[in-house]
Amino acid sequence: MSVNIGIIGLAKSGKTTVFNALTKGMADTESPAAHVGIAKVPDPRLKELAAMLQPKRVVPAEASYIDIGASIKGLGKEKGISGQLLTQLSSVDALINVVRAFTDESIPHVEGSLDVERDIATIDLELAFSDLAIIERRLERIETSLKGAKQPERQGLLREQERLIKIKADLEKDVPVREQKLTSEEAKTIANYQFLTAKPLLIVVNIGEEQLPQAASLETELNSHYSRPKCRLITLCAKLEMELAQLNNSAAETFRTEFGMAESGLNRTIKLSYELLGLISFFTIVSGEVKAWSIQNGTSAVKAAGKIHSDMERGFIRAEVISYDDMVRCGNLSEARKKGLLLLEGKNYIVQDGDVITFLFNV
Ligand SMILES: Nc1nc2c(ncn2[C@@H]2O[C@H](COP(=O)(O)OP(=O)(O)OP(=O)(O)O)[C@@H](O)[C@H]2O)c(=O)[nH]1
Ligand SMILES: [Mg+2]
Repeated sequence: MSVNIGIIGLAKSGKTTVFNALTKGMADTESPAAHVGIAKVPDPRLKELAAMLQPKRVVPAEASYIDIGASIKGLGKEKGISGQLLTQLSSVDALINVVRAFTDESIPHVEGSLDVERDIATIDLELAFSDLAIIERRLERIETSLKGAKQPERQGLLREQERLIKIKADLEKDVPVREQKLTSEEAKTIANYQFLTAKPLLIVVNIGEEQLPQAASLETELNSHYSRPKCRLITLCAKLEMELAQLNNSAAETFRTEFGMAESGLNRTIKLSYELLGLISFFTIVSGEVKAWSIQNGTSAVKAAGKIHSDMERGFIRAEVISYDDMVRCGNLSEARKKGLLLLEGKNYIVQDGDVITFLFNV
């Protein structure tokens, strides 16, 4: 199971272009249809391990991106976003809002003018409307159920009602669920609703080529307004990134140097969506394969094993763990073993970012 990230935004903001860049895809930017694709999560450590160990195969972690296609503008206000679109949006782990900052006379802006902050607010509002509509419907249903409810069901309903009213009040004050202070128990109940404003949000400001020299300063400036919990903002020239994504790595690198683009904007986008989701990576080196896996920060060794195969979780004996840095110093696992740097860890060991792990298990 990999992570799913939904790409939304106003019409003609560059959603499909961003999608193509992320997934090295060739989806038609002219069609407003939805697209699904996989991006390989860039990780320099995986490259380093591969260079060192010369495995037969190198397998990066993957993230799945969905280009929602439709613009969600205007859908929220009446009855909230609904149907298949809501199902699609509800199922993602995080959202990317592509906001147009590029100028192109031949592609009219849906709002008639360029205004990044206005467009960010528009989408935030649509998402909030959608959540409010879900809350309204649920509150109505609770009212009805309360009429005939006996204890302890009644108590549960009243508690849920109280929570929803609190969330609704905050939403109406423009505080998205992701910024609301909820106890861990509240957060757990709330998770069932899959509120759209609860999802981590990455704002991708889609700039034109001619704005590249100002990309960093624009990003800093906008970030000073958007440093909010579980929300990040990045500038990206989607059109250029999409073109570069079609080139081989070395040609793309040469290009980037010429344009003075320090790090691939694409890699930064994927990495940021990872950080937003609280994901970390661990590596396995098994039968000629070096593989990266992504897990939630704070995952135990036995659950990490389950990520690879359910048998490994069920029959978990222990994990042999070495940190990435120690691994690089040793050059290979047998050297690490000799030096006593392979540590034996039990089920409850909390996997650290960059750990190289060999799981021992019984089937
Ligand atoms: N000049 C310029 N054009 C861009 C840039 N990004 C996207 N475009 C163009 O803008 C148009 C719309 O881009 P799309 O990626 O299709 O936008 P979208 O949000 O998917 O559009 P819809 O799905 O129709 O709502 C296309 O013609 C793109 O080539 C950019 O950074 N610079
Ligand atoms: Mg599109």
